Amino acid sequence: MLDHNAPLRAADPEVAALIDRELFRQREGLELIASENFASRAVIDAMGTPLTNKYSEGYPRKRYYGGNEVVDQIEQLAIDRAKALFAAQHANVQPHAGAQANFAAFMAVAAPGSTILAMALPHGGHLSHGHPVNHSGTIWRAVHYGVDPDSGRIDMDQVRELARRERPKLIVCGGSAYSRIIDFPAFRSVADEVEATLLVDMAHFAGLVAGGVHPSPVPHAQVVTSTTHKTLRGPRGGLILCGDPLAKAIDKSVFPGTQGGPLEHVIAAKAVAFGEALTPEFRRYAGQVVANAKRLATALSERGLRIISGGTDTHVMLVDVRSKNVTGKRAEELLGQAAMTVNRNTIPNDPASPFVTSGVRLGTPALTTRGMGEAEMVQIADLIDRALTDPEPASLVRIRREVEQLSRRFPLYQSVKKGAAA
Ligand code: DSN
Repeated sequence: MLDHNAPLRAADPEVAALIDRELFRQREGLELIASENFASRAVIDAMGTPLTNKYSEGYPRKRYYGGNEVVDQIEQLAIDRAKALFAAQHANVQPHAGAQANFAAFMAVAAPGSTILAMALPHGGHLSHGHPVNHSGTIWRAVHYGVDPDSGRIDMDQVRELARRERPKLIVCGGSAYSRIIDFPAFRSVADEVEATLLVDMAHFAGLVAGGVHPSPVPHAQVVTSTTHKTLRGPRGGLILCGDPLAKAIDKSVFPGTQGGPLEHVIAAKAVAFGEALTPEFRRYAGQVVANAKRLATALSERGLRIISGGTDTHVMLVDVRSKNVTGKRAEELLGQAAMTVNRNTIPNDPASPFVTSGVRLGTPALTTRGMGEAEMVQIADLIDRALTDPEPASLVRIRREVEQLSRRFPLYQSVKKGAAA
């Protein structure tokens, strides 16, 4: 009989067991995917609540459903904390994810059919920035800039030249595999020159901005989009910040323009995460993420792996694995067998296909959340190097054991006995 009050473990042991297995996987391995992190127990608790039951289309005090007295306070808290965290005039906390935040923001400032200028995906941009397989590439006429082949850094001369020639309505910077600090004032000066709106997608480095270890795009861009689950370490979700002049257009574009009912259980978790990010501990965390990334990049270079652009200013690095005679795909598989999770990634001007690639993307947000420091980064560089240099099955088993031992020294979710509520 269906028991509406039974906890998950009793109600659906099959799903509960799978969640347990995923918790075990996260605990026992090394999470090196640059866009992933471990949200706090408090953030996860906020998501698993009856707030999921509520319809609240609209915004605080302007809803299309009754019963939103409490939800209004929750969403307003999330908005106020986001504004305080990023010193922004306006925040919309409703986007379900980063791609939705980008779509709503693009629609607010660039009419369909107009030109947008953004970073190319194979150079570190993002699918939702006008890639042909994404609807943003068909709704808008997308023109892309890339990185300089020698320096691996954004070529601002190329950006200015393309902007002058193409006269975009919107210029986008920020992406998913670019490791250097972007020159926001330079982008704004190009945007002003051609009368375009500047949008910075800070999804990857938002936590570093929040932690005060990365320049903020907020004073320079008319619109800033983000996710909340990467370096920011909140629940999986999106966020848009803007100045007062665009506030109404952004809100209308999110709802009713592109989304229906907001996910208020996730918005509550965003409020918790923003609260965490306002603490001195989070500032220390953000600083350690960057210190760890720099140490990992140096240690990998010392082991013969080329880091695109020669290093990193942030949490992420792009590693050319060809010196180890493997493709990005093979490297991802080998490291996976050794319980180190990474994603293969194209490198600028990659001769291999996007499915195979010549690189892997690594990041330190999740390892740093576990409490790992620079000494562990050197150890991890060594484990990566060994897995790629000597990929014999017996050797990979030995490396996996060492990975598990290292992981156990930095316990994850200690207060959670099993993945699903008992
Ligand atoms: N999937 C995200 C990343 O890994 O960077 C971007 O959407």
